[in-house]
Amino acid sequence: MKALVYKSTGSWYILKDEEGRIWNGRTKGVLKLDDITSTNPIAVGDVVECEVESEENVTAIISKIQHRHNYINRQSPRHKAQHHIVAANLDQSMLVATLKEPKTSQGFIDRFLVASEMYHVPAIIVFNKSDLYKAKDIEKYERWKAMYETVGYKVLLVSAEKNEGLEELKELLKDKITLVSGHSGVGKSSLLNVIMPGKNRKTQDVSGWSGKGQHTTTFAEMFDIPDGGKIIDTPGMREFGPGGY
Ligand SMILES: Nc1nc2c(ncn2[C@@H]2O[C@H](COP(=O)(O)OP(=O)(O)OP(=O)(O)O)[C@@H](O)[C@H]2O)c(=O)[nH]1
Ligand SMILES: [Mg+2]
Repeated sequence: MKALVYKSTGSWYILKDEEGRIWNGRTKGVLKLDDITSTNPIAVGDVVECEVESEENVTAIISKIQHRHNYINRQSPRHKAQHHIVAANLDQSMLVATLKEPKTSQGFIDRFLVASEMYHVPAIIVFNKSDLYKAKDIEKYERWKAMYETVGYKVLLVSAEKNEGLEELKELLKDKITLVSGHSGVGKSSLLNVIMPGKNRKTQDVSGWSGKGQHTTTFAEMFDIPDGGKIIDTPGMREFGPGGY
């Protein structure tokens, strides 16, 4: 059967088949791979072929990965020559940025855009935590928005906390597969929680917020948007760029 990879924890994969059934998948023996330097042979967003191992335990063995029309790579933190595929088969990638708590730098945004262009994935930039912005932050946002829109990117201002600006964001996400990236603590999981309520993705508690960023999301994971489309939440990253990301 054919299935889509929703989550990869390294050795196990959460798969959804074409009828919407969830399976625990794993590999056995050697898989034919596109990219042998990757530390993870199968990534979220991959379409795989698999055989049922046990109906009762809903386990399946993955036998083949279908060709990826694109993917986003990240350099392995431990082995510089190795790459980790963050996600595959994306329609767009969304950078969640913040001007406060934490501050996203313009350099970081630019590297994200360059990487997205390199991987041929259209990018959108979403500034979150608008509720924390003072007049001078709004001014800065307007300046950056004008600059990035001039070169063709869609830029939005939202607040996951105050539920602001989310209708336009939902429109952009509808019926697309979107990878969500951004520093730890910018509110990626919080945004997903308000876009897709009820799933209760883990977020960092405000009381524990140090302003430095904590890795609360550990593995990339894909979620279905009730109105159509899918979003992939990722752990916050330090760098996103041609070499580093
Ligand atoms: N004031 C304010 N706080 C927010 C907003 N969105 C998220 N937060 C807070 O920011 C903190 C981090 O949010 P998360 O959603 O865990 O951030 P994340 O990007 O998923 O972080 P990682 O999983 O570590 O990458 C939490 O304390 C949230 O409550 C917002 O719009 N306004
Ligand atoms: Mg998170």
